[in-house]
Amino acid sequence: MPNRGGPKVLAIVLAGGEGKRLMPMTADRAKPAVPFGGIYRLIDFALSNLVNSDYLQIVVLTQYKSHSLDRHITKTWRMSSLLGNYVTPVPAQQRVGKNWYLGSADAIYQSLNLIYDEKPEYVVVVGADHVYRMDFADMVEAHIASGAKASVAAIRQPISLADQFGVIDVDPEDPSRIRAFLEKPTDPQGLPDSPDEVLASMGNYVFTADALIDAVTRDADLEGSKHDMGGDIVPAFVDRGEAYVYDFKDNTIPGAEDRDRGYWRDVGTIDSYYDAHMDLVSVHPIFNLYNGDWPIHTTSGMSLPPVKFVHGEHGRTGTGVNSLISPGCIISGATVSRSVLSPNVRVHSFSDVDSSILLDGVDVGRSCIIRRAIIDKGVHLPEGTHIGLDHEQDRARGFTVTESGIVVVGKGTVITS
Ligand code: ADQ
Repeated sequence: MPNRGGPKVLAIVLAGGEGKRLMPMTADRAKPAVPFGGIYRLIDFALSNLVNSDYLQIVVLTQYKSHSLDRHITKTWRMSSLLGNYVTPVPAQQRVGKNWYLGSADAIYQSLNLIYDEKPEYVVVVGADHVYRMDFADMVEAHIASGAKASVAAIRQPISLADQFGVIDVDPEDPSRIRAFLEKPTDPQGLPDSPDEVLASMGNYVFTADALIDAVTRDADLEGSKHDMGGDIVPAFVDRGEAYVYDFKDNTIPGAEDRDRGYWRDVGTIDSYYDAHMDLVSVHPIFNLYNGDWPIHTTSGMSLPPVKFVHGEHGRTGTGVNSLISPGCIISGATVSRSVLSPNVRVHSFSDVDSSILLDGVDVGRSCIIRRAIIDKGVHLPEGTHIGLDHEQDRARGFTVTESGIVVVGKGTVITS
């Protein structure tokens, strides 16, 4: 089905990544299924952007620990198939040979039947683990206008992060054409007008469908290829002079304000995940969750009761300040500040939670103190637990403590004191 009267587009979401740098949050869930912002999963941002762009034929390629991701997609994103719309999770199926997906390009190669079935003119390929808003229809239009076979969305990033990204070098004669693409370089060159920055790939691409089919098919037999979109497929298009850059700063979405225009965060590490949450609870966040013109969709919380703040029996008022508190939470005689609480969290009397992220169903007993911590689903903190005050003690109890002092308590951790 054509989108907005435009060309026929199939969207492929790459959702098979392990997210090693987010451990222990990815110990038993794929990175795109990691909860974010109280009520969302990371994949909701990519899927919302596609749906808001009016791209409603979407396949999600999953692999690593995909159970909670599959469940979320099926529960939240099931669309009426009457109009030919769908969001379908596709696990690795060994359709070609006996291998699981060897890399993101192999994931597409092994799923070519989906492209043959849908017969799109263009394929939008996006990652599933970034927080941002983007109108992909604008990128598709630019792709068509440029005559490129492959377009790569790009954003400026600090040069110190270059080894986490594909780095783009554009042709000075024709700045929209990519003349070199280096995947995660260790000795990157800065930009001519800004030596401390590089132009980074956002891991979002538009391909002319035939060219993508051809590229992943050729790559499948290529000796030495890692079968990776950023490492192999994009460089192959660049070598043939067929890859163009799409500058994310030109992307505008309805309802955007100056401060959140161009916001894009790779929340691939504990620190960046934490910082993106602290942005949300700041008084003037850069990323505006409340832009109803470009909503971020997720599971509806309407079957959960409203948040309740209780003035406790002992005369202490339950308060939540500069915080995002999800449905089903009860804050009773306790203080929650600069924190993000997922649904069904309980915080009991005399406890104090500050600058922290508490995921679904965390239960904070009485007289606990929590500082700069991420506490995963369902963890129960017994009365008097302190987290984030003494990092030696935190490590001794098996918690992860990052260099910057963020404490992570993994899912299933049993705390005895
Ligand atoms: P990375 O994110 O490091 O860099 P990768 O680990 O391949 O690359 O992940 C890209 C996307 O593909 C993620 O959404 C991940 O979940 C998914 N993925 C990874 N392996 C997969 C597999 N076997 N099957 C299905 N999906 C898989 C990429 C680009 C860089 C770019 C950054 C931007 O390679 O060039 O700069 O994204 O963050």
